[in-house]
Amino acid sequence: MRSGGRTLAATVAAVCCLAACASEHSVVQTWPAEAAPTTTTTTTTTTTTTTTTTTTTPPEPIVETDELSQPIERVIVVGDSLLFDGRDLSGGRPNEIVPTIARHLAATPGLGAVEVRNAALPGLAVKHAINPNVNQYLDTLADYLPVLLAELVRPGDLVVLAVSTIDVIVMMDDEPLPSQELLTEIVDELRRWRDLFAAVGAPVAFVAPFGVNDELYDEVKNTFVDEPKRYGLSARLRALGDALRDSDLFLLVDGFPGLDADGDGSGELSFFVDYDTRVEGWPDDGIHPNRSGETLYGDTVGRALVALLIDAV
Ligand SMILES: [Ca+2]
Repeated sequence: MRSGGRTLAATVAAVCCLAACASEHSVVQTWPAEAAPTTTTTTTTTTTTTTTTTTTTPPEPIVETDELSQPIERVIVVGDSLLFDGRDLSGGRPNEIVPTIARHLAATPGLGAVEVRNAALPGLAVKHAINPNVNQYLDTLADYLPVLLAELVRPGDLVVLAVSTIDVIVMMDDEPLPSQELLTEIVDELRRWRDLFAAVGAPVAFVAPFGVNDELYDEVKNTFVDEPKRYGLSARLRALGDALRDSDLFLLVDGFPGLDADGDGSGELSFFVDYDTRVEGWPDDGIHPNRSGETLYGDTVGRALVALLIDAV
């Protein structure tokens, strides 16, 4: 049973990986037969969700508008557990990021009908298999690529690729920052993806990593060590974000204004507490945004997409 807001198993899993829900209660319905995981159906009692509201209004994100040469009718959102939506599954946790993005597009006169499809997958790292012992469906973007190209992405789609933070989170904890080698590998892999999608006529717009709340992350991590320490996860994410900004990748969103409202370098607690309010829910790990954080995420990406797409109409 859950105690103190989290189960030990869930806490261990949260520390080991970003694959929220992956081993317990998630599935992608469009999955090819050969890649389909064994799924255990779990009946979960859903409690009334307490939604934290925020009054933060993020300013317009930085947008480049010369990336699209034709109108886009469909947007495919690729990301990891931060965007994965399990609402169609028994016990799956809803996720409001992609629906929020879709609402922004639908509310924009002159944009026409733009379908927004959520193709996020828990644990979808860029380079690293998170934990081979966890029942991940696929471990990296490279594994997912054939599925996306064969079944989901078609010419004329815009792929919005939310860059995962898994690669810099799973590093050894005595490394304060990701190595330049790792950052180069990540950017090179993302660049390779961009070119493969471009080859089938689908441009790619990247979204920089969402931030974290260091306090919650440290709390979870320190549950298992004798000498508590500060892990400085925000600094790692900033290094990844800087590497993306310094690259030639097109960043649709290069940050989330308002996430670190007090400017101390860590995402505000209000965007991360009570991530999952189900009885057997996921612990607050400081990585996965709650409903308020999802709204911030979706609003930021949605506004950037509107600015990008309206320019191409
Ligand atoms: Ca802060």
